[in-house]
Amino acid sequence: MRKTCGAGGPDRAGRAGRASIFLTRRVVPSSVTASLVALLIGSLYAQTPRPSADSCAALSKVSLTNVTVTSATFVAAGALPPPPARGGGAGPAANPFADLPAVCRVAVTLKPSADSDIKMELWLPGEAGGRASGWNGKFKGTGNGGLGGGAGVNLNALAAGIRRGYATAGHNTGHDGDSSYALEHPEKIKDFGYRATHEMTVASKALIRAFYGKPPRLSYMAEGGGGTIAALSSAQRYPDDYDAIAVTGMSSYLTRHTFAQMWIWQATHKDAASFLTPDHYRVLHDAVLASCDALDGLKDGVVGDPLGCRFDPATVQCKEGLTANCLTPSQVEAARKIYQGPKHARTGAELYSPLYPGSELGWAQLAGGDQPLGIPVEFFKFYVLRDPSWDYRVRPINYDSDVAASDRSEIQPVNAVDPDLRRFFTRGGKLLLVDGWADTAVPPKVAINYFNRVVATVGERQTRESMRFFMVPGMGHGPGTGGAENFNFDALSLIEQWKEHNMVPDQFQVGHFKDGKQVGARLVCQYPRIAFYRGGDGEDPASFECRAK
Ligand SMILES: [Ca+2]
Repeated sequence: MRKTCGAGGPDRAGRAGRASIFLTRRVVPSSVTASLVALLIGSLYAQTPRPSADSCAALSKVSLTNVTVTSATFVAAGALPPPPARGGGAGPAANPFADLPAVCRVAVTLKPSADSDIKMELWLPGEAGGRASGWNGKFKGTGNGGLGGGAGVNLNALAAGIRRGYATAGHNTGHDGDSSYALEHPEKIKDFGYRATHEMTVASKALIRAFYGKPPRLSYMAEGGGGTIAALSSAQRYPDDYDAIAVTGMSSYLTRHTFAQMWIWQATHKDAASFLTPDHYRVLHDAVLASCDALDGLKDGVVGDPLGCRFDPATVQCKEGLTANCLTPSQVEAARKIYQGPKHARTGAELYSPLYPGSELGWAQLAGGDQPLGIPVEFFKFYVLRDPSWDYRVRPINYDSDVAASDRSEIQPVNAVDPDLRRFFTRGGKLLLVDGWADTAVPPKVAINYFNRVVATVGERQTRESMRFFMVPGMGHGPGTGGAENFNFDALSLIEQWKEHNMVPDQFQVGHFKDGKQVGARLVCQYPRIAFYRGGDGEDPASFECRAK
């Protein structure tokens, strides 16, 4: 089973003009050979910068190191075929790409190592025979959910970029199918972790230059879930690749979040008595609300201050003779483990994040199934334990020796948690990091830990210049997730406003949705401040103010 996760105030004084300085720093491909070829092609097309079916087809002849253009075809508006179904099952009844404008569709194979076989696609907006109409002059790179592979390039992500005028690229993470490649192909591990995205980005910029006669003026990534490995590895390893990056539902500590996902499942499957049903989630949630909902000043069903919430599941343990609307001692123990998070079996050290009070109604995703989530099972089988026949029931996860196995250097390329963002920040890169307090797929403390480590490494001043970090109350694994009630926002718009108009997202608003309808909006404050209710309509962001705890 695969899960695809996937209004700032005016800037303060002192930064006027700085954005324009950064805008003049054109991004160039890191490969010198690729740059030279691209420059030559760029000058050729600069004489006739009229994207057309011919100039699209001409991309097939572009020569770049480690890059093979396998096809380049102009597709008329509305003529793109529907994408293959992702994650099994039938595709949508109507073609979801029927609304797309004409694009030059480029398919490419990237081979940065002898063992690499990365499939990528780049879609370039433009009218056949006409001007570069429809292109906003910018590039957007996209990542992949879960463990990649699957149905290859995520064409839905490309379509989303095209709808906003971006030249947009995506790749298949360097493999199709499951993660069995990890057993014998160390180069493909690098491709999956960080290299496919970098190679895609360099090739895309060269092809954009060849097609439009000029490079993109700005490049963006806005990724959630599994795609955050691509986004954060770009900021950390290849600071020239992107100008602004948004990360929601941070999932780039793969070697550890898989432990948390297994920990939660094992907590409710220790034995039959440990299992929690949706009724038990409700009992826990109601008790959490009773003791913690009002900590943010408003009893509205949203826990705005989870860190201030001291909740012990023992308070809902069944009194003698009662069995309804309460938990047995075994169930209390299971809930406690979930609120505590995975610990090292020998040292007791925190291995990853717990789930937080207020998130209970989403616990079924990791705790409620007959089997654990497919992602950690696949990852342990092929990456950590290197045993395709591993059975999690026969040989449960060992939170000591298996941690050592997952810390092996060969598999660290799949993580993107390096806090040294100095190169990215120094060249004007912007990073927006947003996680949900009610993320029940990839527990969210990883984002808090990462932010704190960035501050410790880069320093408060430069972090403040270049990064913003928010924890959204009630939000699940990214904008718009979390069930019938959820909170949504557009991360790409926030970083566009920030990078291009100096509108720094010191705080922002999320839409509040219930059963598919927007019922209001909420104020979100920079961690660790919380949005505190000060009176008025609870669905009006103006009724809240950001306060230090
Ligand atoms: Ca509240």
